[in-house]
Amino acid sequence: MEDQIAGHSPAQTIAGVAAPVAWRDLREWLDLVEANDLLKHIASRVEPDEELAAITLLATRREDAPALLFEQLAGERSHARILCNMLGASKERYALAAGIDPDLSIADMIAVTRTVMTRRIPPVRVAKSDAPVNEVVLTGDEIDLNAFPVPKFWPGDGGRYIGTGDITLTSSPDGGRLNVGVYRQMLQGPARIGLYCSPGKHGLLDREGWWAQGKPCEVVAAYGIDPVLFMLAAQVFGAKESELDVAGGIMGRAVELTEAECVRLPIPANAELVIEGVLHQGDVEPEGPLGEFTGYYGRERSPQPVIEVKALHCRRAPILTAALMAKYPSCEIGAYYAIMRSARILDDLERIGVPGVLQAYAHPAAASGWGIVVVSMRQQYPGHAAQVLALTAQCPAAAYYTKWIIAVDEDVDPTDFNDVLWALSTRCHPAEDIDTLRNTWSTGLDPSQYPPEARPYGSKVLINACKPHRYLKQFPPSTLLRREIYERVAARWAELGFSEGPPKINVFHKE
Ligand SMILES: Cc1cc2nc3c(=O)[nH]c(=O)nc-3n(C[C@H](O)[C@H](O)[C@H](O)COP(=O)(O)O)c2cc1C
Ligand SMILES: [Mn+2]
Repeated sequence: MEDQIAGHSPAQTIAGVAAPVAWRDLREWLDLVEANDLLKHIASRVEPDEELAAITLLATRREDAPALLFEQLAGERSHARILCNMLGASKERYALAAGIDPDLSIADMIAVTRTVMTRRIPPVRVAKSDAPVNEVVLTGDEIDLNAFPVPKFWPGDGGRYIGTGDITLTSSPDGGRLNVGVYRQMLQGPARIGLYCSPGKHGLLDREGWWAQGKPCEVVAAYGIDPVLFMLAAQVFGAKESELDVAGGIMGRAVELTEAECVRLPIPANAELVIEGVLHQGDVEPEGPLGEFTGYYGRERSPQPVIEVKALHCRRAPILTAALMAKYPSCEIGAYYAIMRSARILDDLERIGVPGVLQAYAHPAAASGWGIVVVSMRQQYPGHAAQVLALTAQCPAAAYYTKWIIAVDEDVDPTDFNDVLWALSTRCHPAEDIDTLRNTWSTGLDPSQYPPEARPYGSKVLINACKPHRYLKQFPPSTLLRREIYERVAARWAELGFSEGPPKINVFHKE
Protein backbone atom coordinates (compact mmCIF):
# COMPACT_ATOMS: atom_id res chain seq x y z
CA MET A 1 0.00 0.00 0.00
CA GLU A 2 1.20 3.49 -0.75
CA ASP A 3 1.45 6.34 1.64
CA GLN A 4 0.10 9.79 0.87
CA ILE A 5 1.81 11.14 -2.26
CA ALA A 6 3.78 14.33 -2.08
CA GLY A 7 5.48 16.14 -4.92
CA HIS A 8 2.32 17.66 -6.39
CA SER A 9 2.76 21.17 -5.05
CA PRO A 10 -0.36 23.26 -5.53
CA ALA A 11 0.23 26.60 -7.24
CA GLN A 12 -0.40 28.66 -4.11
CA THR A 13 2.40 27.14 -2.08
CA ILE A 14 5.11 27.99 -4.60
CA ALA A 15 3.70 31.17 -6.10
CA GLY A 16 6.44 33.18 -4.41
CA VAL A 17 9.06 31.53 -6.61
CA ALA A 18 8.10 33.74 -9.58
CA ALA A 19 9.61 37.21 -9.23
CA PRO A 20 9.44 40.06 -11.79
CA VAL A 21 11.97 39.30 -14.49
CA ALA A 22 15.43 40.76 -14.07
CA TRP A 23 15.97 41.50 -17.78
CA ARG A 24 14.65 44.27 -20.02
CA ASP A 25 15.13 42.92 -23.52
CA LEU A 26 16.50 40.01 -25.53
CA ARG A 27 20.12 41.14 -24.97
CA GLU A 28 19.80 41.30 -21.19
CA TRP A 29 18.02 37.94 -21.16
CA LEU A 30 20.90 36.47 -23.24
CA ASP A 31 23.37 37.80 -20.66
CA LEU A 32 21.43 35.90 -18.01
CA VAL A 33 21.36 32.78 -20.17
CA GLU A 34 25.12 33.07 -20.74
CA ALA A 35 25.76 33.53 -17.01
CA ASN A 36 23.90 30.23 -16.53
CA ASP A 37 26.10 28.54 -19.14
CA LEU A 38 23.18 28.02 -21.51
CA LEU A 39 24.42 30.03 -24.53
CA LYS A 40 26.95 29.11 -27.21
CA HIS A 41 28.47 31.69 -29.56
CA ILE A 42 29.24 30.49 -33.07
CA ALA A 43 31.84 32.88 -34.47
CA SER A 44 32.63 31.01 -37.72
CA ARG A 45 30.97 32.12 -40.93
CA VAL A 46 27.74 30.22 -41.61
CA GLU A 47 25.44 30.16 -44.66
CA PRO A 48 21.84 31.13 -43.81
CA ASP A 49 20.79 28.85 -46.66
CA GLU A 50 20.26 25.37 -45.04
CA GLU A 51 23.65 25.40 -43.20
CA LEU A 52 22.31 27.42 -40.24
CA ALA A 53 19.42 24.96 -39.83
CA ALA A 54 21.72 21.94 -40.25
CA ILE A 55 24.05 23.16 -37.48
CA THR A 56 21.08 23.95 -35.26
CA LEU A 57 19.53 20.52 -35.86
CA LEU A 58 22.76 18.65 -35.12
CA ALA A 59 23.56 20.78 -32.07
CA THR A 60 20.13 20.21 -30.56
CA ARG A 61 19.77 16.46 -30.59
CA ARG A 62 20.23 16.62 -26.79
CA GLU A 63 17.60 18.14 -24.53
CA ASP A 64 20.22 20.20 -22.69
CA ALA A 65 21.58 21.87 -25.85
CA PRO A 66 22.45 25.57 -25.39
CA ALA A 67 20.92 28.48 -27.27
CA LEU A 68 23.03 29.21 -30.36
CA LEU A 69 24.07 32.72 -31.32
CA PHE A 70 25.36 32.76 -34.91
CA GLU A 71 27.59 35.83 -35.16
CA GLN A 72 28.76 35.78 -38.76
CA LEU A 73 26.39 35.00 -41.57
CA ALA A 74 27.46 34.77 -45.19
CA GLY A 75 26.21 37.28 -47.74
CA GLU A 76 24.57 39.77 -45.41
CA ARG A 77 25.16 43.54 -45.17
CA SER A 78 23.47 44.43 -41.89
CA HIS A 79 25.88 43.00 -39.26
CA ALA A 80 22.88 41.04 -38.05
CA ARG A 81 23.27 37.92 -35.94
CA ILE A 82 20.81 35.03 -35.63
CA LEU A 83 19.72 33.34 -32.40
CA CYS A 84 18.53 29.74 -32.76
CA ASN A 85 17.27 27.35 -30.09
CA MET A 86 16.33 30.37 -27.97
CA LEU A 87 14.13 28.19 -25.72
CA GLY A 88 13.98 24.77 -27.41
CA ALA A 89 13.86 21.81 -25.04
CA SER A 90 15.34 23.81 -22.13
CA LYS A 91 13.11 24.19 -19.09
CA GLU A 92 15.89 26.29 -17.56
CA ARG A 93 15.77 28.92 -20.33
CA TYR A 94 11.98 28.93 -20.05
CA ALA A 95 12.36 29.60 -16.32
CA LEU A 96 14.92 32.39 -16.86
CA ALA A 97 12.47 34.01 -19.27
CA ALA A 98 9.44 33.73 -16.99
CA GLY A 99 11.26 34.75 -13.79
CA ILE A 100 10.89 31.26 -12.32
CA ASP A 101 13.55 29.37 -10.33
CA PRO A 102 15.30 27.24 -13.03
CA ASP A 103 15.93 24.43 -10.54
CA LEU A 104 12.23 23.68 -10.04
CA SER A 105 10.85 20.41 -11.39
CA ILE A 106 8.69 20.59 -14.52
CA ALA A 107 5.60 19.88 -12.38
CA ASP A 108 6.41 22.83 -10.12
CA MET A 109 7.12 25.04 -13.14
CA ILE A 110 3.66 24.17 -14.46
CA ALA A 111 2.16 25.15 -11.09
CA VAL A 112 4.02 28.50 -10.98
CA THR A 113 3.14 29.15 -14.63
CA ARG A 114 -0.55 28.77 -13.73
CA THR A 115 -0.11 31.57 -11.22
CA VAL A 116 1.83 34.02 -13.39
CA MET A 117 -0.34 33.43 -16.47
CA THR A 118 -3.41 34.72 -14.62
CA ARG A 119 -1.79 38.14 -13.98
CA ARG A 120 -2.52 40.97 -16.43
CA ILE A 121 -0.33 44.08 -16.83
CA PRO A 122 -1.15 46.33 -19.81
CA PRO A 123 1.70 47.74 -21.93
CA VAL A 124 3.15 51.23 -21.47
CA ARG A 125 4.30 53.77 -24.08
CA VAL A 126 7.86 55.09 -24.13
CA ALA A 127 9.15 58.04 -26.19
CA LYS A 128 10.40 57.24 -29.69
CA SER A 129 13.80 58.63 -28.75
CA ASP A 130 14.06 56.22 -25.81
CA ALA A 131 13.25 53.13 -27.86
CA PRO A 132 16.35 51.02 -28.65
CA VAL A 133 14.61 49.70 -31.78
CA ASN A 134 14.90 53.20 -33.26
CA GLU A 135 18.71 53.14 -33.49
CA VAL A 136 18.15 52.74 -37.25
CA VAL A 137 14.91 53.84 -38.97
CA LEU A 138 14.38 53.43 -42.72
CA THR A 139 11.34 54.21 -44.84
CA GLY A 140 10.26 53.78 -48.48
CA ASP A 141 13.00 52.95 -51.00
CA GLU A 142 15.68 52.83 -48.29
CA ILE A 143 14.27 49.46 -47.17
CA ASP A 144 16.02 46.35 -48.46
CA LEU A 145 15.29 43.23 -46.46
CA ASN A 146 17.84 41.33 -48.56
CA ALA A 147 20.50 43.14 -46.52
CA PHE A 148 19.56 40.87 -43.60
CA PRO A 149 20.46 37.19 -43.31
CA VAL A 150 17.20 35.39 -44.04
CA PRO A 151 17.38 31.63 -43.53
CA LYS A 152 16.04 28.85 -45.66
CA PHE A 153 15.67 25.98 -43.22
CA TRP A 154 14.81 22.72 -45.05
CA PRO A 155 15.61 21.65 -48.62
CA GLY A 156 11.90 21.53 -49.55
CA ASP A 157 10.98 24.92 -48.06
CA GLY A 158 9.26 27.22 -50.52
CA GLY A 159 11.52 30.19 -49.79
CA ARG A 160 13.57 32.10 -47.24
CA TYR A 161 11.74 32.81 -43.98
CA ILE A 162 12.43 36.11 -42.25
CA GLY A 163 9.66 35.32 -39.76
CA THR A 164 9.64 32.11 -37.71
CA GLY A 165 10.75 33.29 -34.26
CA ASP A 166 8.69 36.41 -34.83
CA ILE A 167 5.64 38.24 -33.50
CA THR A 168 2.95 39.96 -35.57
CA LEU A 169 0.75 42.74 -34.20
CA THR A 170 -2.66 43.58 -35.65
CA SER A 171 -5.65 45.38 -34.23
CA SER A 172 -9.34 44.57 -34.52
CA PRO A 173 -11.27 47.19 -36.49
CA ASP A 174 -13.91 47.20 -33.73
CA GLY A 175 -12.44 48.11 -30.35
CA GLY A 176 -8.79 48.18 -31.34
CA ARG A 177 -7.57 45.28 -29.18
CA LEU A 178 -3.91 44.60 -30.05
CA ASN A 179 -3.36 40.99 -31.05
CA VAL A 180 0.03 39.32 -31.07
CA GLY A 181 0.57 36.04 -32.91
CA VAL A 182 3.49 34.04 -34.25
CA TYR A 183 2.76 33.62 -37.96
CA ARG A 184 5.40 32.54 -40.42
CA GLN A 185 6.67 35.10 -42.93
CA MET A 186 8.42 34.36 -46.22
CA LEU A 187 10.52 36.97 -47.96
CA GLN A 188 8.93 37.94 -51.29
CA GLY A 189 11.01 41.02 -52.24
CA PRO A 190 13.15 43.83 -50.80
CA ALA A 191 10.08 45.30 -49.09
CA ARG A 192 7.52 42.50 -49.45
CA ILE A 193 6.83 39.69 -47.00
CA GLY A 194 4.31 36.83 -47.34
CA LEU A 195 2.23 36.22 -44.19
CA TYR A 196 0.60 32.86 -43.47
CA CYS A 197 -2.24 32.80 -40.90
CA SER A 198 -4.30 29.65 -40.64
CA PRO A 199 -8.11 29.73 -40.48
CA GLY A 200 -9.55 31.14 -37.24
CA LYS A 201 -6.31 32.82 -36.11
CA HIS A 202 -6.83 36.32 -34.74
CA GLY A 203 -4.40 37.92 -37.21
CA LEU A 204 -6.53 36.51 -40.03
CA LEU A 205 -9.81 37.63 -38.43
CA ASP A 206 -8.40 41.14 -37.93
CA ARG A 207 -7.29 41.38 -41.54
CA GLU A 208 -10.66 40.13 -42.83
CA GLY A 209 -12.34 42.75 -40.62
CA TRP A 210 -10.40 45.63 -42.17
CA TRP A 211 -10.85 44.29 -45.68
CA ALA A 212 -14.60 43.94 -45.16
CA GLN A 213 -14.62 47.71 -44.57
CA GLY A 214 -12.64 48.23 -47.80
CA LYS A 215 -9.54 49.30 -45.86
CA PRO A 216 -6.00 47.85 -45.88
CA CYS A 217 -4.93 46.01 -42.72
CA GLU A 218 -1.99 47.52 -40.86
CA VAL A 219 0.62 45.10 -39.55
CA VAL A 220 3.68 45.40 -37.32
CA ALA A 221 6.09 42.45 -37.19
CA ALA A 222 9.22 41.94 -35.09
CA TYR A 223 11.91 39.46 -36.06
CA GLY A 224 14.21 39.75 -33.06
CA ILE A 225 12.13 39.49 -29.95
CA ASP A 226 12.41 38.66 -26.27
CA PRO A 227 11.39 35.14 -25.25
CA VAL A 228 8.26 36.12 -23.30
CA LEU A 229 6.69 37.98 -26.22
CA PHE A 230 7.57 35.03 -28.45
CA MET A 231 6.05 32.47 -26.05
CA LEU A 232 2.86 34.42 -25.42
CA ALA A 233 2.30 35.17 -29.08
CA ALA A 234 2.07 31.44 -29.71
CA GLN A 235 -0.59 30.83 -27.03
CA VAL A 236 -4.30 31.03 -27.76
CA PHE A 237 -6.27 33.58 -25.73
CA GLY A 238 -9.77 34.98 -26.20
CA ALA A 239 -10.39 37.00 -29.36
CA LYS A 240 -10.81 40.18 -27.30
CA GLU A 241 -7.78 39.64 -25.11
CA SER A 242 -4.37 41.16 -25.86
CA GLU A 243 -1.39 38.85 -25.47
CA LEU A 244 0.61 41.96 -24.47
CA ASP A 245 -1.28 42.14 -21.15
CA VAL A 246 -0.51 38.49 -20.44
CA ALA A 247 3.16 38.99 -21.37
CA GLY A 248 3.30 41.90 -18.89
CA GLY A 249 1.72 39.66 -16.25
CA ILE A 250 4.28 36.92 -16.77
CA MET A 251 7.20 39.35 -16.62
CA GLY A 252 5.77 41.23 -13.65
CA ARG A 253 6.30 44.48 -15.56
CA ALA A 254 4.68 46.15 -18.56
CA VAL A 255 5.70 45.52 -22.18
CA GLU A 256 7.19 48.75 -23.60
CA LEU A 257 5.75 50.05 -26.88
CA THR A 258 6.49 53.17 -28.89
CA GLU A 259 4.87 55.11 -31.72
CA ALA A 260 5.41 53.89 -35.30
CA GLU A 261 6.41 55.98 -38.35
CA CYS A 262 3.71 55.06 -40.88
CA VAL A 263 0.98 53.02 -39.18
CA ARG A 264 -1.33 53.67 -36.23
CA LEU A 265 -0.25 50.47 -34.47
CA PRO A 266 2.52 50.81 -31.87
CA ILE A 267 5.83 48.95 -32.21
CA PRO A 268 7.70 46.97 -29.52
CA ALA A 269 10.31 49.44 -28.22
CA ASN A 270 12.94 46.89 -27.21
CA ALA A 271 12.78 44.59 -30.23
CA GLU A 272 15.79 44.02 -32.48
CA LEU A 273 14.18 44.39 -35.92
CA VAL A 274 10.66 45.62 -36.61
CA ILE A 275 8.75 46.33 -39.80
CA GLU A 276 5.58 48.34 -40.32
CA GLY A 277 3.40 47.53 -43.27
CA VAL A 278 -0.01 46.99 -44.77
CA LEU A 279 -1.90 44.05 -46.25
CA HIS A 280 -4.03 44.97 -49.27
CA GLN A 281 -6.93 42.71 -50.20
CA GLY A 282 -6.10 40.78 -53.35
CA ASP A 283 -2.31 41.28 -53.10
CA VAL A 284 -1.19 37.64 -52.81
CA GLU A 285 1.83 35.60 -53.89
CA PRO A 286 2.64 31.87 -53.69
CA GLU A 287 3.85 30.98 -50.18
CA GLY A 288 5.22 27.81 -48.52
CA PRO A 289 5.69 25.05 -47.80
CA LEU A 290 7.80 25.17 -44.64
CA GLY A 291 9.19 22.22 -42.63
CA GLU A 292 6.93 22.09 -39.57
CA PHE A 293 6.96 21.16 -35.88
CA THR A 294 5.46 17.80 -36.87
CA GLY A 295 8.71 16.84 -38.59
CA TYR A 296 7.08 17.04 -42.03
CA TYR A 297 6.46 19.74 -44.59
CA GLY A 298 3.20 21.51 -43.87
CA ARG A 299 0.56 22.80 -46.18
CA GLU A 300 1.11 22.91 -49.91
CA ARG A 301 2.28 26.09 -51.58
CA SER A 302 -0.67 28.45 -51.91
CA PRO A 303 -1.37 32.14 -52.60
CA GLN A 304 -1.10 34.15 -49.37
CA PRO A 305 -1.34 37.87 -48.55
CA VAL A 306 1.80 39.99 -48.77
CA ILE A 307 2.86 42.72 -46.32
CA GLU A 308 3.95 45.82 -48.19
CA VAL A 309 6.68 47.14 -45.89
CA LYS A 310 6.50 50.90 -45.21
CA ALA A 311 9.11 51.36 -42.49
CA LEU A 312 11.90 49.37 -40.85
CA HIS A 313 13.39 49.88 -37.40
CA CYS A 314 16.38 48.04 -35.99
CA ARG A 315 19.14 48.10 -33.46
CA ARG A 316 22.72 48.15 -34.66
CA ALA A 317 23.94 44.56 -35.26
CA PRO A 318 20.45 43.26 -34.53
CA ILE A 319 19.89 39.75 -33.20
CA LEU A 320 17.23 38.02 -35.27
CA THR A 321 15.34 35.17 -33.61
CA ALA A 322 14.84 32.14 -35.86
CA ALA A 323 12.72 29.16 -34.83
CA LEU A 324 13.70 25.82 -36.34
CA MET A 325 10.68 23.57 -36.71
CA ALA A 326 11.76 19.95 -36.39
CA LYS A 327 11.30 16.77 -34.36
CA TYR A 328 11.93 17.04 -30.63
CA PRO A 329 14.29 18.01 -29.08
CA SER A 330 15.41 20.19 -32.00
CA CYS A 331 12.17 22.17 -32.22
CA GLU A 332 11.83 25.72 -30.91
CA ILE A 333 8.34 24.78 -29.70
CA GLY A 334 9.60 22.57 -26.89
CA ALA A 335 9.76 22.80 -23.09
CA TYR A 336 8.04 26.18 -22.84
CA TYR A 337 5.10 25.08 -24.92
CA ALA A 338 4.66 21.82 -23.01
CA ILE A 339 4.71 23.71 -19.69
CA MET A 340 2.31 26.44 -20.80
CA ARG A 341 -0.13 24.05 -22.47
CA SER A 342 -0.11 21.77 -19.43
CA ALA A 343 -0.77 24.76 -17.16
CA ARG A 344 -3.76 25.79 -19.24
CA ILE A 345 -5.18 22.26 -19.33
CA LEU A 346 -5.07 22.21 -15.52
CA ASP A 347 -6.75 25.63 -15.44
CA ASP A 348 -9.55 24.31 -17.65
CA LEU A 349 -10.06 21.19 -15.53
CA GLU A 350 -10.14 23.28 -12.36
CA ARG A 351 -12.74 25.60 -13.91
CA ILE A 352 -14.90 22.61 -14.86
CA GLY A 353 -14.65 21.49 -11.26
CA VAL A 354 -13.82 17.81 -11.67
CA PRO A 355 -12.29 16.59 -8.37
CA GLY A 356 -9.08 14.66 -7.84
CA VAL A 357 -6.99 15.99 -10.75
CA LEU A 358 -3.37 16.46 -9.69
CA GLN A 359 -1.05 17.04 -12.63
CA ALA A 360 -1.14 17.13 -16.42
CA TYR A 361 1.65 17.02 -18.94
CA ALA A 362 1.72 17.43 -22.71
CA HIS A 363 5.17 16.04 -23.48
CA PRO A 364 7.03 18.09 -26.12
CA ALA A 365 8.28 14.98 -27.95
CA ALA A 366 4.66 14.34 -28.98
CA ALA A 367 4.70 16.81 -31.89
CA SER A 368 5.62 19.81 -29.72
CA GLY A 369 3.17 18.93 -26.96
CA TRP A 370 0.21 18.56 -29.29
CA GLY A 371 -0.07 14.77 -29.56
CA ILE A 372 -0.32 13.36 -26.01
CA VAL A 373 -1.71 14.57 -22.69
CA VAL A 374 -1.14 12.59 -19.51
CA VAL A 375 -3.26 13.49 -16.51
CA SER A 376 -2.74 12.17 -12.99
CA MET A 377 -5.57 11.82 -10.52
CA ARG A 378 -6.70 10.36 -7.25
CA GLN A 379 -9.54 7.94 -8.07
CA GLN A 380 -12.48 8.69 -5.77
CA TYR A 381 -15.54 6.96 -7.23
CA PRO A 382 -16.62 4.50 -9.93
CA GLY A 383 -16.30 6.09 -13.37
CA HIS A 384 -14.07 8.89 -12.11
CA ALA A 385 -11.14 8.04 -14.41
CA ALA A 386 -13.46 7.86 -17.44
CA GLN A 387 -14.85 11.28 -16.52
CA VAL A 388 -11.40 12.85 -16.17
CA LEU A 389 -10.32 11.33 -19.49
CA ALA A 390 -13.35 12.63 -21.40
CA LEU A 391 -13.15 16.12 -19.89
CA THR A 392 -9.40 16.38 -20.50
CA ALA A 393 -9.83 15.26 -24.10
CA GLN A 394 -12.31 18.03 -24.91
CA CYS A 395 -11.29 20.89 -22.61
CA PRO A 396 -10.40 24.01 -24.66
CA ALA A 397 -6.65 23.83 -23.98
CA ALA A 398 -6.33 20.16 -24.95
CA ALA A 399 -9.02 19.60 -27.59
CA TYR A 400 -7.03 20.68 -30.65
CA TYR A 401 -4.99 17.88 -32.25
CA THR A 402 -4.31 15.74 -29.09
CA LYS A 403 -4.64 12.07 -30.04
CA TRP A 404 -3.71 10.23 -26.88
CA ILE A 405 -5.17 11.09 -23.47
CA ILE A 406 -3.83 8.93 -20.69
CA ALA A 407 -5.05 8.90 -17.07
CA VAL A 408 -2.67 7.67 -14.38
CA ASP A 409 -2.93 7.33 -10.58
CA GLU A 410 -1.42 9.78 -8.12
CA ASP A 411 1.79 7.79 -7.67
CA VAL A 412 2.69 8.17 -11.37
CA ASP A 413 4.47 11.35 -12.48
CA PRO A 414 3.04 12.51 -15.86
CA THR A 415 6.27 14.40 -16.63
CA ASP A 416 8.27 11.16 -16.35
CA PHE A 417 7.53 8.96 -19.34
CA ASN A 418 9.33 6.00 -17.79
CA ASP A 419 6.66 6.15 -15.08
CA VAL A 420 3.87 6.59 -17.63
CA LEU A 421 5.04 3.58 -19.67
CA TRP A 422 5.10 1.55 -16.45
CA ALA A 423 1.49 2.49 -15.73
CA LEU A 424 0.41 1.73 -19.31
CA SER A 425 2.12 -1.64 -19.11
CA THR A 426 0.88 -2.74 -15.69
CA ARG A 427 -2.45 -1.00 -14.95
CA CYS A 428 -4.13 -0.73 -18.34
CA HIS A 429 -6.07 -3.70 -19.76
CA PRO A 430 -6.44 -2.60 -23.40
CA ALA A 431 -9.59 -4.61 -24.12
CA GLU A 432 -11.37 -2.81 -21.23
CA ASP A 433 -9.61 0.47 -20.77
CA ILE A 434 -9.44 2.16 -24.18
CA ASP A 435 -12.16 4.27 -25.79
CA THR A 436 -12.14 6.30 -28.99
CA LEU A 437 -13.63 9.67 -29.85
CA ARG A 438 -14.20 10.40 -33.52
CA ASN A 439 -14.59 13.53 -35.67
CA THR A 440 -12.72 15.68 -33.14
CA TRP A 441 -10.97 19.05 -33.65
CA SER A 442 -7.70 18.52 -35.51
CA THR A 443 -5.47 20.02 -38.16
CA GLY A 444 -4.37 19.62 -41.74
CA LEU A 445 -0.81 19.43 -40.38
CA ASP A 446 -1.39 15.88 -39.07
CA PRO A 447 -0.39 13.69 -42.01
CA SER A 448 -1.88 10.44 -40.68
CA GLN A 449 -5.22 10.68 -42.50
CA TYR A 450 -6.21 10.27 -46.16
CA PRO A 451 -7.50 11.89 -48.22
CA PRO A 452 -5.80 15.04 -46.84
CA GLU A 453 -9.14 16.89 -46.80
CA ALA A 454 -10.18 14.59 -43.92
CA ARG A 455 -7.38 15.82 -41.63
CA PRO A 456 -9.23 18.61 -39.80
CA TYR A 457 -11.52 15.87 -38.38
CA GLY A 458 -9.33 13.95 -35.98
CA SER A 459 -9.80 11.14 -33.51
CA LYS A 460 -8.70 10.59 -29.94
CA VAL A 461 -7.93 7.61 -27.77
CA LEU A 462 -8.80 7.74 -24.08
CA ILE A 463 -6.54 5.37 -22.16
CA ASN A 464 -7.29 4.50 -18.58
CA ALA A 465 -3.90 3.53 -17.13
CA CYS A 466 -5.13 3.86 -13.55
CA LYS A 467 -5.45 0.80 -11.35
CA PRO A 468 -8.84 -0.86 -12.05
CA HIS A 469 -11.26 0.89 -9.71
CA ARG A 470 -13.38 -2.21 -9.15
CA TYR A 471 -10.36 -4.10 -7.84
CA LEU A 472 -8.45 -1.45 -5.94
CA LYS A 473 -8.43 -3.54 -2.75
CA GLN A 474 -7.02 -6.57 -4.56
CA PHE A 475 -4.54 -4.67 -6.69
CA PRO A 476 -1.01 -5.69 -5.67
CA PRO A 477 1.04 -3.21 -3.65
CA SER A 478 3.83 -1.49 -5.56
CA THR A 479 7.32 -2.40 -4.44
CA LEU A 480 8.41 0.54 -2.30
CA LEU A 481 11.21 1.21 0.15
CA ARG A 482 10.63 1.37 3.89
CA ARG A 483 10.93 5.04 4.96
CA GLU A 484 13.50 4.41 7.76
CA ILE A 485 15.75 2.46 5.41
CA TYR A 486 15.52 5.16 2.72
CA GLU A 487 16.42 7.87 5.22
CA ARG A 488 19.32 5.86 6.63
CA VAL A 489 20.74 5.18 3.15
CA ALA A 490 20.18 8.79 2.02
CA ALA A 491 22.16 10.03 5.03
CA ARG A 492 25.06 7.75 4.04
CA TRP A 493 24.91 8.66 0.31
CA ALA A 494 28.17 10.65 0.18
CA GLU A 495 29.95 8.15 2.43
CA LEU A 496 28.90 5.44 -0.04
CA GLY A 497 30.81 7.30 -2.73
CA PHE A 498 27.99 8.94 -4.72
CA SER A 499 28.80 12.52 -5.71
CA GLU A 500 25.30 13.83 -6.40
CA GLY A 501 22.57 13.79 -3.75
CA PRO A 502 20.23 10.77 -3.45
CA PRO A 503 17.06 10.76 -5.57
CA LYS A 504 14.07 12.18 -3.69
CA ILE A 505 11.39 9.63 -2.87
CA ASN A 506 7.99 10.59 -1.48
CA VAL A 507 6.12 7.31 -1.45
CA PHE A 508 7.02 4.54 0.98
CA HIS A 509 6.04 1.04 1.97
CA LYS A 510 3.15 0.89 4.38
CA GLU A 511 2.58 -2.10 6.70
C1 LIG B 1 7.41 29.05 -34.36
C2 LIG B 1 5.94 29.12 -34.60
C3 LIG B 1 5.43 29.26 -35.88
C4 LIG B 1 4.07 29.38 -36.11
N1 LIG B 1 3.61 29.57 -37.37
C5 LIG B 1 2.30 29.81 -37.60
C6 LIG B 1 1.84 30.15 -38.89
O1 LIG B 1 2.62 30.23 -39.84
N2 LIG B 1 0.52 30.41 -39.06
C7 LIG B 1 -0.37 30.33 -38.03
O2 LIG B 1 -1.54 30.57 -38.23
N3 LIG B 1 0.04 29.99 -36.78
C8 LIG B 1 1.35 29.74 -36.54
N4 LIG B 1 1.79 29.43 -35.28
C9 LIG B 1 0.80 29.24 -34.20
C10 LIG B 1 0.25 30.57 -33.69
O3 LIG B 1 1.29 31.41 -33.26
C11 LIG B 1 -0.68 30.35 -32.51
O4 LIG B 1 -1.80 29.61 -32.96
C12 LIG B 1 -1.18 31.63 -31.87
O5 LIG B 1 -2.19 31.31 -30.94
C13 LIG B 1 -1.73 32.62 -32.88
O6 LIG B 1 -2.17 33.79 -32.20
P1 LIG B 1 -3.74 34.13 -32.15
O7 LIG B 1 -4.35 33.09 -31.25
O8 LIG B 1 -3.78 35.50 -31.54
O9 LIG B 1 -4.23 34.06 -33.54
C14 LIG B 1 3.16 29.32 -35.02
C15 LIG B 1 3.66 29.16 -33.73
C16 LIG B 1 5.04 29.08 -33.51
C17 LIG B 1 5.55 28.97 -32.10
MN1 LIG C 1 -4.91 36.35 -29.99
